[in-house]
Amino acid sequence: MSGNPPAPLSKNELLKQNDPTLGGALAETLANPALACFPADDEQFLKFHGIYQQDDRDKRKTGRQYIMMIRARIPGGIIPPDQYLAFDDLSERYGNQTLRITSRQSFQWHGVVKEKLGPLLKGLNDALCTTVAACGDVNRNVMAPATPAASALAERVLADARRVDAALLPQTAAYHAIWIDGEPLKLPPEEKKQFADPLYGKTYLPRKFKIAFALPPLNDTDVFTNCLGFVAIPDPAEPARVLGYNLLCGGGLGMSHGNPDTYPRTADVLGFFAPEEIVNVAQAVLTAYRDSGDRTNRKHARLKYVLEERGADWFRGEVESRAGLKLAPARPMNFTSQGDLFGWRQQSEGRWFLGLYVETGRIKDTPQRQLKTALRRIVAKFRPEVRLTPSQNLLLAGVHAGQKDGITALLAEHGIPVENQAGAIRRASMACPSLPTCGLGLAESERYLPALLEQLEGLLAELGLSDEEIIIRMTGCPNGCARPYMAEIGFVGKAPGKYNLYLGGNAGTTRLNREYRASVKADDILNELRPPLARWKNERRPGERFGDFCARAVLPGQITQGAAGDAAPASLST
Ligand code: SRM
Ligand code: SF4
Repeated sequence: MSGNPPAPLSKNELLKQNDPTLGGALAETLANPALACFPADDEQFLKFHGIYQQDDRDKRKTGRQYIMMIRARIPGGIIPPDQYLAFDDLSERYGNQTLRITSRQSFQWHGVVKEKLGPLLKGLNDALCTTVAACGDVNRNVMAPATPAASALAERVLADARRVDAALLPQTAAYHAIWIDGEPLKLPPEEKKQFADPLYGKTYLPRKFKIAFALPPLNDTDVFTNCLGFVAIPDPAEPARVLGYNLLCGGGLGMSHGNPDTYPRTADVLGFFAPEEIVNVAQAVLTAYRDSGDRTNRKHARLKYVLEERGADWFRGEVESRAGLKLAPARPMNFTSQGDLFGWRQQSEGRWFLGLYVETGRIKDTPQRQLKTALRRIVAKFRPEVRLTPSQNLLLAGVHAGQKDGITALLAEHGIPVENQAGAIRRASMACPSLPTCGLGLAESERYLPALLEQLEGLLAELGLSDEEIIIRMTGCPNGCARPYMAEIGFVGKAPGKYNLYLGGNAGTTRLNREYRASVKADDILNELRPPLARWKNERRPGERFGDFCARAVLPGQITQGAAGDAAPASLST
C-alpha cells in the first residue's frame, strides 16, 4: 500500500453521520428559555430546517444580540393570496416587519428572536408553507420562469419544477416533530443514528445543491449558474408542448477572495431528454453528486468542481447509467434577456398581471413608499396570486381587467407608481442582504446599492446614456448571492467600503464577467467606471450593450475565473 491517508471528513459530515435525522438538540434548546441561542453544532442542523442563526452586526459593540433568519421553500416563487397575507402577518408579529424576496424566488424573515422562532414556524406550517431544506446540504428552492403563464407551455414547465422540488425533499420526521408538534423526534439515539433518507442516504449531499428551469429566450432564472439546469425546448409541431429538456450541470458562483481554487463557473450542456424523465434525471444528477462530491473540504464540495475536474463526459456517463437512459444531443437554444416585465401586461384568458419593482427585494414601508401596506391591502381586496421573481421583484398575477384601476389607485395612494416605477439601471439591479444580518458580509450591499445607483444615474445622464439598461448586481462578499458574476457591472465586497469591480456579463446571463479593478474604495467607483462608460458611448457598435462592449473592447480575451467561464455562449447560440 502506498500514498497518503485519505483526508478526514469535514466536521459537518461527522455531524450528519451522528444524527441523520437532522434533529440535533434543537427541540431542547428551543424549549429552554435560559438559552439565548443555539450551540454551534445545532446551528448546522438549523440550516436543514431553513433557519440561520445570526446576530445584528450593527449592535455588536454592545454585545451580541442573536436573531434568526428564516427562509421559506416556495418552488417557482408562487404564493396564493391567503398565504401571502399570512407571510405578511408573521413578519409583522415575529420578524422585523419586512419581507425579503430572495434571488431564488423565496421569502426570508429577518430579525426573529429565539422565543418567536417556534410561533413563526408554526404559523408558516398553518399557512401550508414549509422551510424544510430551504438551506443545508440538500436540494434548495427550485426556480422556474416567473412571468405568469401566457401559455400551456409555461404551465407545464412550472408543473415539472414543482414535481422535481417535491421529489427531492428529504424525508426526516424531525422537522415536523420539532416545529409542528413542538417536541424532539421520539427515537432512541441508536435508531436515530440508523436513519437513512431514501434519496440522500445518511449524510445527505456534500454541500448545497441548486436547480433552475428556464424557457428560452428568457433566462430570468440565470439557469447557467445552477448545479442543475433544465432548459425547456418547445415542440415545433405543437408549441404548447414541452418536447424535452436540455440538461445543464455544474454551474455555481461562490468563491473566496485570495483562493484561486474557488471560482464561479457556468454549467456544461450535457444533452437532451424527454419530459417524462424529468424526475428520474434530477435524481440521477443529485445522486451522482452525492457520491462524487468532496466531503473533506467544504470549499471544494460543490458539483461545479466535479464537472470541472472529472469532465462533462464522465459526468454524463454517470447520469446516463443512473437514469438508465441515453441523453440525445442538446437542442439549439438561445437566451436573449434575463429581466422582469414591469407595469400592467396581458396574461391569458383575459387576465392581467402587474410587474412591481421591489428595491433590493425588501418589501417594507418607508415614509415615501408604503409597499408592504399597499400589497397587504391589494392582496386582501383583489386576491391576486403573488409571484416572486429571481431578480427579487414581484408580480401580481391573474388580475381581471375590471380590477386593474383599483389596484393602480391603491398603489398610488401609497406612493407607488405603476408606470416608470424605476430607472433603467435600477430595474435591472440586485443586491444581497449583507450587513447587518449576514455574518459573512465584508462590505455593505443592500443598504448601499440604492445610493450608488443614484450616483451612477447621474454619471449616465452626464454621458447621455440615461435610457440604457445595464445589469448591475452587488454582493457584500465573494459568495455571489445576488449572482454578481453574471452582471454587466458586478460589485463584490472586499472590505468595509471596498469592492472588486467586474465587467462584461451579457443580456441573457450566459457569460461570466471578469474582474476589472480590485479593492476600489466606494468613493472611487464612479471614477473607475467613467472611462469604460465613455468609451462605450463613443465606440460602441449599433445596439451594443455595455457588457458586450466590455467583453469585446475593455477586457478582451482575459479570463480570470473558471476555465469554463466563457464556454457557455458558444455552445448556446447554435
Ligand atoms: Fe447565499 C450563504 C443569502 C442566494 C451563494 N447566503 C448565504 C447566507 C445564508 C450567509 C451564511 O451562510 O451565513 C446569506 C444570508 C444573508 C441574510 O442575512 O439573509 C445568504 N443567498 C442569500 C440570499 C437571501 C441573497 C439574496 O439577495 O436574495 C439568497 C437566498 C436564495 C434562496 O432563496 O435560496 C442567496 N447564495 C445565493 C446564490 C444565488 C443563487 O443561488 O442563485 C448564490 C450563488 C450561487 C451558488 O450557490 O454558487 C449563493 N450563499 C452562497 C454561498 C457560497 C456557496 C459556495 O459555493 O461557496 C454562501 C456561503 C456558504 O454556503 O458557505 C451563501
Ligand atoms: Fe452574505 Fe456574502 Fe451572500 Fe451577501 S454574498 S448575503 S454578504 S454571504
